[in-house]
Amino acid sequence: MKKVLLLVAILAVLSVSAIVVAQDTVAVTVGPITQRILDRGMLVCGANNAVQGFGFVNDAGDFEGFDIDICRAVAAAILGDPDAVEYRYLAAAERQAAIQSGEIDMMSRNTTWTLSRDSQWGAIFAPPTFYDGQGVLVRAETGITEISGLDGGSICVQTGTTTELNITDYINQNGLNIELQVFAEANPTWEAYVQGRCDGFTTDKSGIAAFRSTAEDPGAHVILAETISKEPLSPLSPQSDPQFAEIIAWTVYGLIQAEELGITSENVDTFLTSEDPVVQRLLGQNNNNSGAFLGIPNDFMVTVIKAVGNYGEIYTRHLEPIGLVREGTLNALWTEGGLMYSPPFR
Ligand SMILES: N[C@@H](CCC(=O)N[C@@H](CS)C(=O)NCC(=O)O)C(=O)O
Repeated sequence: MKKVLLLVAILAVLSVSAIVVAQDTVAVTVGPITQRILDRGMLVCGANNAVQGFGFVNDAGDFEGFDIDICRAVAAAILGDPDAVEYRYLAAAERQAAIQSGEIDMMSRNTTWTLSRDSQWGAIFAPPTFYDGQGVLVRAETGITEISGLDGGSICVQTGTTTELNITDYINQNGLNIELQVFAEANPTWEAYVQGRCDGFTTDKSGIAAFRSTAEDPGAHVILAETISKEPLSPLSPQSDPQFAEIIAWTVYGLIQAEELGITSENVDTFLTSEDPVVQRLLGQNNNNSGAFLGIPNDFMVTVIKAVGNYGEIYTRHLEPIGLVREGTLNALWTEGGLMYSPPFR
C-alpha cells in the first residue's frame, strides 16, 4: 500500500512539473528590424511588379501574387495585419543594394538563393517557397525542341539575374553560337521576344509560365523540356537581424505545416480546440509556446492562416491560374514526394 501511495505521489509531482514546463514563459529580445517594423506598424517588403502569379500590380493598382502573400504572412505574424505592408518594386539588379542599404526589411521576389548572395549581399535566406529551374521559351512555329536548336539565333534575357549567368555558362559549355540580347527589366525583355527580336526567351520556368500566360496566344509558345539550373526561390532579409530572419523562416514553415495538418483559412477556428498536440503547438494553444519563442503573438499562425491560407491555398490561388501544376513537382509536400517540409514546432 505504501508503495502505491509513493508511486501516486511521484506521478503527481511529475505531472505538476510537466505542466510547469509547458507553461514556462520565454524571454525574447526582438531584433532591430523586428523592432523597427513594430515601431512603424508597417513591414517594408521588396517585391516584383511584373511577374503574373508571383508579384505584379493588379488592375486595382495593388501588389498581388504568391510572393506578395509571403510579405502579407510576415506582416500578419508580427503586426496581426496582412495589409500593413509597404511594397518597394525592385528590378533584378537593384536587389543587392536594397538588402544592404536597409531600405527594405525583407524581400520576397522570385530570388534565387545562392552562395554569393548569402555572403556578398549579407542576406539570410528563408526556406525556399518555390523550387524552380531555368528554362527557355520558343515560338511553336519554329519547331525547335531543344536549346541547341537555337544555335545561330538569339535569346532575350534580363541582366542582374542568375538567368544571365546560367545561360552564358550553358552556351559556352555546349559550344553554341547564340547571341544574348540583354535588358534591365522584365517587361522589355518579354516584349523584345514577343516582337520577334529574339528567337528565345529565358528565365526561371516559373517566370516563363507567368509571361507566357500574358501572351495573346499562350499555345503559340513552347517551354523547352530542358532545365539548365537549380533556382531555389526564397524570401530574404539582412544579416543584421537574425531574430527577424527566424520569424520569416518559421512563418514559411508554419504555412507548410498547416497544409500538412489540413488546416486552412476556412477551418482554422475548428482546430483551436484540437486535442492533437502537434496542432496545439503550431497554433500556440493550450499553454504551448509558439510565437512566444519568436517574440511575436503566441498564436501568430492562427492570424497568418486566416489572412493568407496555408501553403497549398497560396499556391492554388496564384499559381494554378498561370498553369503551374504542383503535383509530382519539388513543390509538393514531402508527404507527397516533394520538398516542402517543416521542422517540428516545439
Ligand atoms: N531567380 C532569378 C531571376 C529573377 C528575376 O529577376 N527574373 C526576372 C524575369 S522573370 C524578373 O523577375 N524580372 C522582373 C523585373 O525586373 O521587373 C534570380 O534570382 O536572379
